[in-house]
Amino acid sequence: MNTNFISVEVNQGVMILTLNRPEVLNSFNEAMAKETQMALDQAEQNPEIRAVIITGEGRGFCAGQDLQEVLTSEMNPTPKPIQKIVEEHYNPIVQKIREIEKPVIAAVNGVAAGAGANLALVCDFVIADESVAFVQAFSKIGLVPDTGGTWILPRLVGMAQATRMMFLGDKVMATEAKSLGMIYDVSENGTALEKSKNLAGQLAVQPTKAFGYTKKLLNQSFESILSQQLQAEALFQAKAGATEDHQEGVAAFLEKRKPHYQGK
Ligand code: T3D
Repeated sequence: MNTNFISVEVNQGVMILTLNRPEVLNSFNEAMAKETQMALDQAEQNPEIRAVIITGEGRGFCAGQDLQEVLTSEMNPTPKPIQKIVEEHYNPIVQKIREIEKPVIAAVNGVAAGAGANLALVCDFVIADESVAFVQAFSKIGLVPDTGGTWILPRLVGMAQATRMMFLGDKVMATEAKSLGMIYDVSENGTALEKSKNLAGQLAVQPTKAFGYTKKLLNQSFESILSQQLQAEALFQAKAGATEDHQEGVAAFLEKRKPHYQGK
């Protein structure tokens, strides 16, 4: 895959997708959004890839939309309409992260603002360096939160804190984010990626299909009534129970040995 604004590396079942426009804190232009979509498609389709890490190059994770790109100028007299940017650039990325049947980790190495904050928060795990600030920057420029923010944030921190972050656009530092239940973990500065690699390495040798089904159950849990959720658990348990990894897990338990899961 040819890329100009991200880099992609696959090692021992883990894809590391690095947003790579450090001079603008990895803010998204159209090309970077499309390349990110393609890399996630590749992660979805390749059975050898069993965990994904998203991180940023340089001192930022991602500062959201590249605000230069949306400006009307002589060079760019008719910028893409804002609705299309959201629908065509960000929504497919969020949808893919939530639906891909593999764990996705955000290794947040630096500031995460606007769409960049929500890109991190929709991942299954978020590990952030302690100096990282998460900023719902949208209100500062008269916009509403997008990139799944209004879906994920109330689920993570409740309405009161989500509203505060979205209305005030204040910086939420990594330690506060963790204490609010907004992110999974905080790491010493400069170590979020390393910590994420360790986690991804562990996850990539686990029963991947069961993780995928668990994601689907979690995705629908807030919209379901109990009876629907119980029914869905039964259906996905049947699917998980039919996997080779389930057979292997039970056999390993009975034989008192470590399981060797293949993601099948
Ligand atoms: O079309 C649409 O708009 C719809 C989509 C919306 C989705 C969104 O994401 S809307 C929200 C867009 N993002 C923002 O509003 C955040 C803007 N950035 C900031 O508020 C600050 O840069 C940060 C709080 C993230 C970090 O501050 P700081 O002081 O650490 O860095 P800085 O000096 O502001 O930025 C460093 C450079 O990156 C600077 O360029 P320079 O002066 O060195 O040449 C700055 O202009 C550039 N930069 C940062 N964010 C963006 C950006 N350039 C373009 N777009 C950005 N979003």
